[in-house]
Formats: sequence, structure tokens, C-alpha cells
Amino acid sequence: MLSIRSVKSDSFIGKCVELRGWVYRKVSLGGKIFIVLRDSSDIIQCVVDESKVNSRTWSNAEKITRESSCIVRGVVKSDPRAPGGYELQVSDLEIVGLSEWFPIRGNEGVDYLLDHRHLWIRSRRLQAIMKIKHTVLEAGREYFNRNGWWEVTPPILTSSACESGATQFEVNYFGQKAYLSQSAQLYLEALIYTLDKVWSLTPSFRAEKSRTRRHLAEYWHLEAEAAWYGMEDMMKVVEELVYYMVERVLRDRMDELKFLKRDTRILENAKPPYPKITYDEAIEILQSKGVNIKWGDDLGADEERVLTEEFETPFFITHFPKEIKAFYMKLDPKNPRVVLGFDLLAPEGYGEIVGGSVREDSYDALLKRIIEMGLNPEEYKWYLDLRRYGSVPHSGFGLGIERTVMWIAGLDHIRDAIPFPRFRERIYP
Ligand code: NSS
Repeated sequence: MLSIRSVKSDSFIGKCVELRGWVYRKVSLGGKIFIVLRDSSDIIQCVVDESKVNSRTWSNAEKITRESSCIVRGVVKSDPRAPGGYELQVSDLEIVGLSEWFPIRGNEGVDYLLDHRHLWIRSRRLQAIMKIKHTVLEAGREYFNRNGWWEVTPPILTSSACESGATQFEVNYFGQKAYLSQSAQLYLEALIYTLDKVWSLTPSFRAEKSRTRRHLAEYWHLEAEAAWYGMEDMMKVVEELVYYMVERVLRDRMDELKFLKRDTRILENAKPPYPKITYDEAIEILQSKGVNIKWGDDLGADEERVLTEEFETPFFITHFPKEIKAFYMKLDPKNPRVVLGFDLLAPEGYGEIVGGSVREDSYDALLKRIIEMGLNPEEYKWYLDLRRYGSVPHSGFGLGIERTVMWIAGLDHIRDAIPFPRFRERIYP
């Protein structure tokens, strides 16, 4: 079977081909019907000329509606007036699935479109974004697999919170309380004791309280954990990984970036090493720009946006106050008010795409942190065990796939970085 993209080439001019796809647009003009056909690869204009086809094909062309599926046969022609420079002179048109009146016409509001997401995903824009996501995922997998990391499969049903308990989804697990995973981290930590360097790609769930442009209730999480790795080692992995994704998208998805009108200069310049600032420096920058913030406050989307104005590439923020970060982060031995943690922020206002840290590897220190943060040590018994049987210094991170796609593709909302977004308000379709 030929794809539309493959026949839009000089070597096909004059050849008779068969294409399969869906009707993207249809216009009748005089004795001709112009059907723009789409498949996963591209679109092509198909011209049905009443004087050149049999009556069955003509009546099919008259009858066919937008989004109907069909099989067309015809001769490829070069025509500078056709979009893309090629068109198909149709000799035969067969309707496979006649579409009813398609409920998306082009100027509907976001809520209506979200209700019709199962149909909206056919749009060329979402198609382009999904292809970019494919390439981001491919690059992520390839980066780890080529650099000696083991892929593992942590569970989604979990017994304890990794991030804040406030964003946990509770599930009824045969009468017991369990949670949907917020992060595979705790399990990846257990796995480094047998595989040294591990990574996983899983859905993560966050019962976020508010609806924002960059929060989903369900997202794809690419996580890594390695024994013996310190802060600098892990930040190096993060910048290499992110750049590997960017480079791969620039190499393989230029058509899609162009379609989305993405300015690619920032992406082209996103070469590591990335700048690093401490949380203290971030606070100073924000205060100097008139933002009302003091040491100890968390950085929200607004603060992050202001900080991104200072940088043209992704950049790290490190050494956050321990109160605003998770219990598992190791305290900086030089300044125990802060943790050996880091976030990677994407430029152009996007903000955090990666969060990582060195992990507390001492049993006593970890137990103390668990209690300090008001967590139940009983729930973390197995996690504490890891510090009892051959503890090892280690670090890791998690990269939000949709956040990364959002930045690379230049999207203004995270909902378009996932085909079926989950938000607080509803779960349909
Ligand atoms: O909460 S994180 O900052 N960190 C963790 O979950 C660690 N346990 C990961 C680890 O070290 N293995 O989340 C990591 C990333 C964050 O930087 C975002 O890019 C993304 O996960 N993230 C989200 N994306 C979309 N929607 C929501 N709600 C969301 N929350 C985090």
C-alpha cells in the first residue's frame, strides 16, 4: 500500500497509483470535484473530472462527505497550483465508510472540542504533535539503551506516596487502600541494587488541585535512577537526554515543526552544558525584577516564567530549601537547610520539565526526614530497608514527557501534548 507522502515525488509523475485515506476537504467547481485526501503521512488533492470518469465514480464523488474513508485510483501529476505541488487525476473512487455530518467544522470552542476529542485527534495539528511525541519517546528510549541503562517495569498500583500525599489518587485495592503511582522512583531505587542504572516510562497520576496550562491528572513520566551517581553526574545525564530529544526532533520532524510554525532557533541553540543557578540566586533574580517572593517560598509557574526570561537555553535550578521538596532528597552536607535537588526549566516561559535529586542513603537521616515531613514510617518500611542492606549513594530524576513535548513543539497548553488529556473536571472521552 502506498502512502500519500511517497507518491508526492517526481518519480511517480505519470504513474497510476492507489491511495487509501479520509476526505479532508471537498470542493465542487464546474464539472470537477476536488477532494483533499489525507492519511497518516500527508495530504494530496485528488481531482475528479466528470468528463474523464465513469458514472459510478462521479456519483461516488458527489456523494462522498468530509471524513469518509475511501480508496482512490488515478495518475500522479505535477501541478504548481495544487497544495504541495502534486495532485491525483482520479480514474476511480470507491467509498469505504461514508461519514455522517462531521461534528467538527473548524471554529468550535475548546470545551466542545475536548468533548469530541476522539474526532479532534484527526486534525493535522494534533497529528503533527503526536508525531513529535513519538520522536521524543523514541529518542528517550534510545538515549538510555545506548548508554548502558536497563529498562524496567515498576508497578502503577502502589502502597506509598512518592511525592506529596495531597496529589495522590486513592484506589480501593481489594478492600485495602492503595494509590495510583505519582512516580516510579521508589521502585527504581530498589532496582538499582541489582541493575545499577535503570530507567522506566510509565503513566504517573497527580490529583492536582487546580487546572493549569501545564498540569495533567495523568501524564507520561520518563524516569531514571543510578547507583553511585552524584548531583553533577545526574545533571549531565539530564542535559544529554534533553538535547538528544531536541536534536532528534530537529532531524526527523522538521515538517511537523514547520506546520506548527515553531521557531526552531531556540531548539537549535539548546546545546549543553546548560546554565546552573541555585535557588538562592533564583530568589535574588526574582526580587531584583520586582517579584514579591522570599527565601523559602516555592517557585510556581509565574516565578518560573520570569526566570526563563534570563536564559535562551534550558537551565537548572539547584539546592532548594528542604521544606519545599520531597522527603527523599539528601540534605546538602555543606548547608543542611537545602537539598541536593535540581529542576531543569525550559526557556521561553515553559518552566520545569525535569525534577531530580541525590537520594538520602542513610537509614537514620531518612527516617528523621520521614517523621519531620509528617509521613508514616510504617508505610515506608520497605523503602527504609534499602538503606539497611548495602546502602549506596545514588540519584535520579523524572522528566515529564508532555511538558517536554509542549516546549519542543511550542504549544501554549499541555492538553495538546497528549491525545486524551485528563483534567480534574471530567474524564470524557
Ligand atoms: O514531581 S516531580 O518533579 N518529581 C518526581 O516525581 C520525582 N519522583 C521523579 C524522580 O526523581 N524519579 O515530577 C517530575 C516531572 C516534572 O518535572 C514535570 O515535568 C512532570 O514530572 N510533572 C507533570 N507533568 C504533567 N502534569 C503534571 N501534573 C505533572 N507533575 C509533574
